[in-house]
Amino acid sequence: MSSTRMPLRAWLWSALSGLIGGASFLAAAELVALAVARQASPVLAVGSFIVDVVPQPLKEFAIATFGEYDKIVLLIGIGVAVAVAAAISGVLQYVRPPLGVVAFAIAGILATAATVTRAGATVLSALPPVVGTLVGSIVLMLVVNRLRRWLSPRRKDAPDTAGAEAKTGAAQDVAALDRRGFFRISAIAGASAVVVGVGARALSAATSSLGAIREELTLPAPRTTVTVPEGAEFDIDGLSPLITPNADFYRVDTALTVPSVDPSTWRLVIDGMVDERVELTFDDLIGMGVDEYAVTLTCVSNEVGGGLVGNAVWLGVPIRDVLARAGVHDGADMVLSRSVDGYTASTPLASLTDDGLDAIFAVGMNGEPLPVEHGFPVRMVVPGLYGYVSATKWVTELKVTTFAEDEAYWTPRGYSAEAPIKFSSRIDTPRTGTPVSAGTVPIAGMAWAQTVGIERVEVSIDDGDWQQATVSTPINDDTWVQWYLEWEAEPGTHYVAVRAVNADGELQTEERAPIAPNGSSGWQRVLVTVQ
Ligand SMILES: Nc1nc2c(c(=O)[nH]1)N[C@H]1C(S)=C(S)[C@@H](COP(=O)(O)O)O[C@H]1N2
Ligand SMILES: [Mo]
Repeated sequence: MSSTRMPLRAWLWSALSGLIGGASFLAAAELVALAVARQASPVLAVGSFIVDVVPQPLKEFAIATFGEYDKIVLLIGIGVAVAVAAAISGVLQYVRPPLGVVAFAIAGILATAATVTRAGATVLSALPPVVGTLVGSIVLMLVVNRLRRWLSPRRKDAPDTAGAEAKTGAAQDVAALDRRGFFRISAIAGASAVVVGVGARALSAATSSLGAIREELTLPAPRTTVTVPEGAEFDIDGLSPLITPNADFYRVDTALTVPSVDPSTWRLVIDGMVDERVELTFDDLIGMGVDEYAVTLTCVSNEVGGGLVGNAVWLGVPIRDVLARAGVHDGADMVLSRSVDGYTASTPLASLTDDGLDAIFAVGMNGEPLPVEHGFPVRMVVPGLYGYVSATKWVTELKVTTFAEDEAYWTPRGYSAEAPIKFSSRIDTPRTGTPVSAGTVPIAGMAWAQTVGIERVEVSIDDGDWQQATVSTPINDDTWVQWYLEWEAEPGTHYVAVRAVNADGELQTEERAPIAPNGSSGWQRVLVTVQ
């Protein structure tokens, strides 16, 4: 076969055979995953593996380009790559058997490596990719064998090289039969793969009853509540609300599929450098008594003027109370918190034990149980530290340790082990690209300096003098404030810049810094068109 040129239809149909084999591989794996090991879906495991290994700049590019859709884009990318690889395997199996099956076996080994190394993997996690490889390989062999019988009949009475008119009627009948045989097996295998694969995935998603469990969960009433003081919120078009609704709250994490954690089986373990290992159930935790805390969360990936910052009223239990039960040893200086999905964060021990700082295990967010994507049933919230070193979602373990001994997820990936939030200010309105009419225009935005508070906010127009903006009454020093300045805007283009001074009297730094390794800095400046 190698000496003669392969006809186009052989390329096409062998590639299709590969796609059918690949679809059967994934469908069988999804079905087995549904039955025995929900988290061991090869596609998701490979996706999660990619999330962990892609270089940081690429991850930032993905977040910057696709925003909240970064994970969907990744899944589509994996889908396209898998389809191309499967098609190539089909051609290989046709041209040089059993190379296609060998390619499937290699894919199977890689997928197994991905599923068994995920956090929470068991021996059963190997089953979906292994069964998938077997089923996919068998289907690939069957379909390609049919194709070969159709396209290159090895019969005495039907010489391959002869013209169509030279073929006997009987040979044509046989060829038509072989052709039909190929399409029948392709259609059956392809359709079953789609039905089984899509069905298994949909069933897996639908029968995860977590949504219902969360709906039915009633949290105890807070012993103390947050009061929003008079003058805490201005009514200005385009200005962010003081308290960010859950649906609008930014989301940043490495989880390709949101972890499903049932509060009735959730456990929190405190171990490491402690007198006594402590294990708490969800009821144990909320039984310690819950209070409300208003805290503004900020992501280290937030650019100057960006939206990866949000403010919520959290319901929770102080972490120091839980640590006290375990009895922390002298010499420890860090707490490594771990999520059910294997994510870890390194938080300075002092930030969790300090009586003056409300570091909490949060179970509620703005009057409801934590949304699943924000860490249901329990996450950490620590005022004044970037999320990646403190705000572990789906938290399940705290290991009391030292910075010398342990490192967290982001530490070997280009981010500092310790990262207090750099205080900052942001212009929400007016915006670059949205012209405003001449006259009185409110310039307004947010400013935050968690644990310290904002003393004042200043605005400069066209590099003129810094004018003092009106600042809202803060809820507390851990939350952001709103600010505004009335501007008599004249037609033309103008630069508007903002900077804050914190309650320690420090001026927000003008020096620009990128988000890595420990957060952006600089003054935001927007170009405003006045008509
Ligand atoms: N389990 C887990 N927790 C996590 C992360 C993560 O990737 N996995 N990301 C952290 C980061 S970088 C931030 S900024 C906050 C974001 O919390 P949010 O998604 O509720 O806004 O969660 C933190 N907690
Ligand atoms: Mo973050």
